[in-house]
Amino acid sequence: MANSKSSRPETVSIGDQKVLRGTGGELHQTAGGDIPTLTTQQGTPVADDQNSLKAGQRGPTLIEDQHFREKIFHFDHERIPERVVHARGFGAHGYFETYESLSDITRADIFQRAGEKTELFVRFSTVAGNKGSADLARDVRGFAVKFYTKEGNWDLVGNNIPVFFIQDAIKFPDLIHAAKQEPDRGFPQAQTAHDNFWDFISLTPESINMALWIMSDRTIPRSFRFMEGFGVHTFRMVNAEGKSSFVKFHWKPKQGLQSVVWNEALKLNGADPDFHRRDMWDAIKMGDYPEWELGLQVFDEKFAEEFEFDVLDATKIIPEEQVPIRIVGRMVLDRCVDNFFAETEQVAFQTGNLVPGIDFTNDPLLQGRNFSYLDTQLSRLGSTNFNHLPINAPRCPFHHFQQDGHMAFQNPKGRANYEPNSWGKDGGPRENPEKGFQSYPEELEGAKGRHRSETFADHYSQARQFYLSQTKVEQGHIADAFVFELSKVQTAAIRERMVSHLLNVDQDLAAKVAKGLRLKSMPEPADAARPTIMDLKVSEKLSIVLNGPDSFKGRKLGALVTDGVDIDLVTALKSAMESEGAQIAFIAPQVGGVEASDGTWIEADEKIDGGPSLLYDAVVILASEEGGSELAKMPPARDFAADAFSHCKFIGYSQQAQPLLEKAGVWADLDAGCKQLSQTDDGKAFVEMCRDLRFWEREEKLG
Ligand code: HDE
Repeated sequence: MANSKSSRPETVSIGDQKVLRGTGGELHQTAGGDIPTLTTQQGTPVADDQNSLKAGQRGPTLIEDQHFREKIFHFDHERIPERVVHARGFGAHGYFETYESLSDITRADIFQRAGEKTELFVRFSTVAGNKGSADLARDVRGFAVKFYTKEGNWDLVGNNIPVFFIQDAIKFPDLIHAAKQEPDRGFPQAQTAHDNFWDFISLTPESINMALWIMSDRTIPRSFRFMEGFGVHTFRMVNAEGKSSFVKFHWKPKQGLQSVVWNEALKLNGADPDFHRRDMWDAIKMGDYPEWELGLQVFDEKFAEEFEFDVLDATKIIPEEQVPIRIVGRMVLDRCVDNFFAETEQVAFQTGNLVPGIDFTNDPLLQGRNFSYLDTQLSRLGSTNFNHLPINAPRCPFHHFQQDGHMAFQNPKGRANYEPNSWGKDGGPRENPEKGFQSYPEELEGAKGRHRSETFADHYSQARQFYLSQTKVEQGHIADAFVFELSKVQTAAIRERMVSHLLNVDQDLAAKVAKGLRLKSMPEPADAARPTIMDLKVSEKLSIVLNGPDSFKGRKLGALVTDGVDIDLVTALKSAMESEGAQIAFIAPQVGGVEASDGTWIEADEKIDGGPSLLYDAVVILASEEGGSELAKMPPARDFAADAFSHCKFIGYSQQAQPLLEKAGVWADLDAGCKQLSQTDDGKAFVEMCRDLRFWEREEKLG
């Protein structure tokens, strides 16, 4: 069962002093016991791993030092090419639990039996940045799931945004070239705020819907745990009778949706470039297992024909109000990897990995992906045998006659390595028309040509629908994001061209962006193949703020404390947080910790410089008289308070923190999102406030 409590003891005694600790932190410990002898790769015991073999005390190293040569040789070749996109990722193991049989719509084995659990591996990622880039880049997040089903591996290689930039895979290299660092200068890294990206987007009207999504807070999630996932394309499901239904896949986080604000993201990239991966690692190690429910939008040909847009066009969604989501199971991530390289780096996803009962549609993006994902593994993993790696191998029995190649260690046994053969049972596997994967026998005809269907032509209507479905706060964030990104674009004509597209989306949005960029005059609206449909219904499900959680569970409170802090308040707050399923981390002027009012020692999780308020969902500042004045003199403590305030976080404070809050410039503006904590009951009341996650009313006043 998920449990957010650390396995660290609540309080421990050291000497005759009581010690109080936060709930966060690294819990992993290496095993003790007998230490095995170090060997070479050949298993030869090594006597000395400190000194290479030399001729004389100060002489040259000898080439016969096999251990040294093997060690350096292997080290020299440790790197493999990173993924051409989605290079920076973080993986975890878990399982999928089927809620009910879906035999009415699919014969896929994984969906036949209620309560059945299937092992899976997930890799979350950013798209544009290199492997070493920062987690909080404004970027789409990859959400790739490999289900190890009893009838083969099924890879659902999705994103955290349900639409995509382009309609035809042939444009993917152009899109990615434009998004990544510019080829002459090699920067900027992991950001779309540059000329090439917006040049391409502004010349590619089909990307405008996606442009609205990526300028929303969806691209700066609070962590992987708080974002949705989408299969994006329309897929097919086929039941045992051969009946086909269309389906779109959705992952809904049980933790609720949550994002950070842009200024916070910018600073987080410096404060903790590993913010998202650390969050996931800590949550799983603490037993607070993240969960998502799998939902299906199932529809038929008739709906597809009547729908305003083409269901094969991956730049469009089908609003949940039009096709409700059927929740069919849940995914629980309950195990971190043992080794990052072996698992997260070497995992190879492939959209073509489908199982009987699930099938493709003719979405031209999906069709192109089916080629790319197989092909790319050869560059990256270096051999056609990447499926022999444990993370990629199916967990069900498999039998085929594919053999040899670099690094083969699973060649078929026996004499037969071809089919058909006449060697009877020992001649190996045979095809099985009944069990085997059958492509849906869709009738197809048409003239060969490089087509783009007329039904893909509307590029603005859903962008407008998305924008209008946001709360005022979120609309403001979208406009600000456009202004920020386009302010980094040096070519004025590109900035204007983007505004000319926004005029087809929403006049107010275009006006805000034009004002933010200080355009001298408003450009003409871009030519549109079709006029925008102005009255598409808004969809509340598209907002993050409207789909947040109703608790502070899984979140983290940062408590800045000083010597002499009121111990009753601290313990009350800690227990209120823990009963909510949230964590508390202590931040102090020195990493050793502080001595509370009754002599209890509070161990710090962070020294103030390393524990800015950015790292926490809400903060409290609890000081003694003297401590409050000391904090006021510390610039990082002033930033702690000022940032928490401007990022609209809930702030709890003791009266003694007033000097700090004054120096941080927020004392005079304290609002209903700030609560003075004086009695122990206040701890609980503060936790209840925090359930709203952010005090958005403040943002308007901040201007
Ligand atoms: Fe990918 N994409 N993609 N993509 N994609 C890759 O495959 C590609 C697209 C997505 O954690 C690559 O193994 C093309 C849409 C994820 O390992 C590559 C097109 C969606 C991941 C590739 C798309 C995605 C990738 C690079 C246009 C959301 C990371 C490394 C048709 C539905 C998987 C690799 C992981 C990775 C190609 C568009 C999601 C080059 C040609 C749409 C989550 O094959």
